[in-house]
Amino acid sequence: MLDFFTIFSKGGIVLWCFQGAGVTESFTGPVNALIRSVILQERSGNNSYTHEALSLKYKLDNEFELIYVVGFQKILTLTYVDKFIDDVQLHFRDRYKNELEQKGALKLLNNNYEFEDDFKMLLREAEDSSKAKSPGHMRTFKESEKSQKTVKSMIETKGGDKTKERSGKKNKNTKKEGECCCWWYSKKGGSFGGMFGMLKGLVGSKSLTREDMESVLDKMRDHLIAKNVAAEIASQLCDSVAKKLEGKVMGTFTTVASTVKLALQDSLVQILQPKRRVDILRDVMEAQSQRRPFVITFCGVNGVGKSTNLAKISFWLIENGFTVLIAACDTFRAGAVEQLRTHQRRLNSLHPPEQHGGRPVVQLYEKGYGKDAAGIAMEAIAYARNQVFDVVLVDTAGRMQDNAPLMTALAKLIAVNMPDLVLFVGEALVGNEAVDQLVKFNQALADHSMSDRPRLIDGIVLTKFDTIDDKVGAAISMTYITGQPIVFVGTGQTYNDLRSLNARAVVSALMKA
Ligand SMILES: Nc1nc2c(ncn2[C@@H]2O[C@H](COP(=O)(O)OP(=O)(O)OP(=O)(O)O)[C@@H](O)[C@H]2O)c(=O)[nH]1
Ligand SMILES: [Mg+2]
Repeated sequence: MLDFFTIFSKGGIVLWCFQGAGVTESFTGPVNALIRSVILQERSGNNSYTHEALSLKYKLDNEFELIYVVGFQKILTLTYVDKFIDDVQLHFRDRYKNELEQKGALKLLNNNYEFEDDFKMLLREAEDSSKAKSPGHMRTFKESEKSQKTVKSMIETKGGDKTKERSGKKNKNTKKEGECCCWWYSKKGGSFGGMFGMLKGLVGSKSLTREDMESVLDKMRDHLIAKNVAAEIASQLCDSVAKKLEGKVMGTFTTVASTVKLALQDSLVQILQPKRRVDILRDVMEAQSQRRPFVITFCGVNGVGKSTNLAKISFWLIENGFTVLIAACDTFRAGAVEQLRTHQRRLNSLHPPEQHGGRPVVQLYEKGYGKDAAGIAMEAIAYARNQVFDVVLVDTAGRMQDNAPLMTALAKLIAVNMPDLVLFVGEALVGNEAVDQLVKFNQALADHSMSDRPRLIDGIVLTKFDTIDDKVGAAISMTYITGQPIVFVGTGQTYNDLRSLNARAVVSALMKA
């Protein structure tokens, strides 16, 4: 009754197939047509498709990335087919679960799926149950004769090869296991030439051009911008994806949209993955062994959360057993010193001196307002060295990137004191501004450095991450423009609201529609 049944992977490997009794026509053509016109175009609809005299029904198994296709003469009304595909799928999954869980084409190729007997049993059951429901035995028989005729007439209209195939296999019914007609490769013969040959036919060996990708890239660019990636960076990213993909031959079962999306996703993960590991705890211990304090300077525009996140980082360091000296080098904004003093008191009450050998774990070094910040930082570092503090955290005044005198002062503070780490603090809320801020901060540090190896921004603290929903684009803009890692993410206003960046989670939030 069925012309064929086949199970193949989305990667194009035929795992198993069955050809009905008396069917001599190859089913490669109809299956390829189904793949091209329905599956590749993601027009899933009702899971059925008609090709010449054949009806095809298919089912996708997205977990194991398999496709089940059954073909039968379209003049037949086979009421059991939908349930039958489901049954075969469940049975096949059950039986070959372990093999299917092994990923990779070669693994799939190496397995032997002897599914013939199970399949026939399921088919018999399906046919019997449909016969039981309908009394029309004779009609079924007639129709099967018709189906034979149609098959023959189809063969006669086809070209030479097919005719040869018919005469060669004239009386052959069900093909043996492993001899099945595989349209991408010859399983037993191991001929990969065949596989590639068929692949060509399948997707027309389409290599991607810029034009193919243009509309998808435009959409991706807009999508990234909507997620708060700076426009300039969204464009550069899409350009580099296009360059990476141009000329690439598309894989089987992939669409332009999914190819572009995957490539973009890879690039985003790459950008967020630090090229350089910043391991503060290890570096502090290293500095300890050299009997010197480890110095971190915080900089950024006004109100982004420098002082608050400095306090959170103090807490984290104290929890890790280190002592901290906070250098109050924002001598500019009213209340800046008092803000730090409040944090110092709170932190010491969370970790009282009596638990730490009578010594406060955190101390504030301050000289009030209006004084030279670079000088105060220098004194604080010397004080920390004398008093054996493990870490000095230097708070600086917020400044706009275009304010030349203030940028020069910051560059001087860094050039003179040579901190171990320069952290740029930026809000996750920022969009296009992120690029301008980072470019100009780095430029100022480079311009006013007295060394031929200037100290630039070493890492980023991305704050207010709790306020942006899934508009996580600033993480991309900032890492893309500096090539430096996001060392901390601020996720609220308490001392515990400090995280490290989860690159995969950020990318999945970015890709989410
Ligand atoms: N929701 C949220 N608020 C934060 C976060 N980090 C800081 N803030 C808040 O942002 C505001 C500004 O924080 P500050 O630490 O004073 O910012 P600043 O960069 O030191 O500001 P200036 O010194 O004036 O330049 C405060 O109300 C903080 O509580 C965060 O991760 N999430
Ligand atoms: Mg501040």
